[in-house]
Amino acid sequence: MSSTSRRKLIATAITGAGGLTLAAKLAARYGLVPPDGGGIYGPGETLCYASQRLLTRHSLAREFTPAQISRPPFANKVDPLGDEFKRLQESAFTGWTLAVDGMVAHPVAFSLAELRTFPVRSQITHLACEEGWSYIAEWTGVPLSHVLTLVGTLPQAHYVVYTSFEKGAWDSIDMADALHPQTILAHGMNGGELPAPFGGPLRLRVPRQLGYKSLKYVTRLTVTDSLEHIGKGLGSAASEGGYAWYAGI
Ligand SMILES: Nc1nc2c(c(=O)[nH]1)N[C@H]1C(S)=C(S)[C@@H](COP(=O)(O)O)O[C@H]1N2
Ligand SMILES: [Mo]
Repeated sequence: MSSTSRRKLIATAITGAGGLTLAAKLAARYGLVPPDGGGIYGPGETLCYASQRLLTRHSLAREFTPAQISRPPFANKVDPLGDEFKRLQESAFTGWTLAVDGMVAHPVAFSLAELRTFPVRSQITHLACEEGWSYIAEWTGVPLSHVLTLVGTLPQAHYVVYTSFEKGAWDSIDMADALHPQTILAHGMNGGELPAPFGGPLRLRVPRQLGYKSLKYVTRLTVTDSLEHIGKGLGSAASEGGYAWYAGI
């Protein structure tokens, strides 16, 4: 039996027992249903997300010592980013911008130079791919919370959607992760600029979740109260491909 069908069976069995369904109803009452909380895996996704939010909302991802940094780090391959990216790269990304829009008081587009003048946080954390490999590196960047404070997120904000220069790549996190002190817009890695294979010039590092939430080549942040009308309403390109929207670790 494939692991998918095994998972399906377990999900169905438990749901049949009523426990997960009841938990999902409770989560709905507290606004803790993830965007992929429908369908066969929905109750399981909801239970996972809601319980982590209730129990570990403020806990920190483990940080490591400089001696524990992986050498060399392992970069996952991405499809070639095309001529426009090459041109930006050749001009040291002077034309690169990060647009911030949606439910914010002051929508803006920051240049990379501006972002580099903002307060930075450096942290040595673990990036784990759902496929089983991982590495430790030091990431340096602007806390996402700083950028969100600058633009003034409106009170009804519930999620931050982030979009990549890479066509079709986008994801989202809730405000708990968006405002988490370790969630940073990274522009540096291991003491230098963030190399392109690792998502340079700008990558969102979300160390409380699996590697796939750490989107490379981030060009846009959109603050929203709902993910329903974005894409298929599942919160990310990864969830549309069958991955869990919430990948907390
Ligand atoms: N734009 C973009 N971001 C991405 C990916 C991608 O293919 N494109 N892959 C994700 C996945 S699945 C993982 S595990 C990590 C890998 O990070 P690394 O390349 O630094 O090892 O990046 C994530 N961010
Ligand atoms: Mo991954």
